[in-house]
Amino acid sequence: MATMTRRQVLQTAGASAAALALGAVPATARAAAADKPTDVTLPKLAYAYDALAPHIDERTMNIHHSRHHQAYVDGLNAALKGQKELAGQSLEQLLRNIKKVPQALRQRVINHGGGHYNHSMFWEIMGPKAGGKPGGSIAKAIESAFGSFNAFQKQFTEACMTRFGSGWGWLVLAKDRLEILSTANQDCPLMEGKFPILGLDVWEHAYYLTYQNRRPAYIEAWWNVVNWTAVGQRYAQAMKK
Ligand code: MN3
Repeated sequence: MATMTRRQVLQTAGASAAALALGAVPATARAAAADKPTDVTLPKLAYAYDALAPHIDERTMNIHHSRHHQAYVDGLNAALKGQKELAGQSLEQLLRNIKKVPQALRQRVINHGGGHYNHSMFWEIMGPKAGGKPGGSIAKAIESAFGSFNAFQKQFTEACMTRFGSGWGWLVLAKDRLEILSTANQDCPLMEGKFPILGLDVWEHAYYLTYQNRRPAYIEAWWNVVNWTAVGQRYAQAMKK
């Protein structure tokens, strides 16, 4: 992506990438906010808060998006305030090159930048009228990497279940092969040079109101809202990098 212009990136990756690009605000708004070149904003959901019910309830979606994700956006903006040397980078670049972020700022960028990136991805890969099985090249890649879709689901679920405490389960593209892994807190696979294709938030805030301590029930229900078209688009985007 480094060789692409911002315009190309936006055209290629669409609106969700626009929301992830630091400073991706209209030129007029940018001029008005010239003293805040790094401002990021909360991305709008492509569906209503109640659209994923009963699998993910309306109140959970509302709180998760409007409060938890907003807090990561605010935290990232606060961390980067006045950091002009970091302002020209996309969030993806910042996370990929996290060791170049000054040490005093690094953990805040990991927590809030990772939080912003991870949640933006999460909303993108879910939707109503979703679930089922993928098709096309992502389906072939999953079969090739894990043997079958069912074997992939089992291994992904296992990664989510064995993540102790708060974190994420991931399907990532590592170089040219798919891998399953999990991370703690808001750590993003980009920090290990791996591109997130699909991720599941297993922090309790993501499921507690409906499922309480029953993480397995949440994971099982979540497969019904995975938007495989969006996942396939992320895979195609990752293969081009
Ligand atoms: Mn969350």
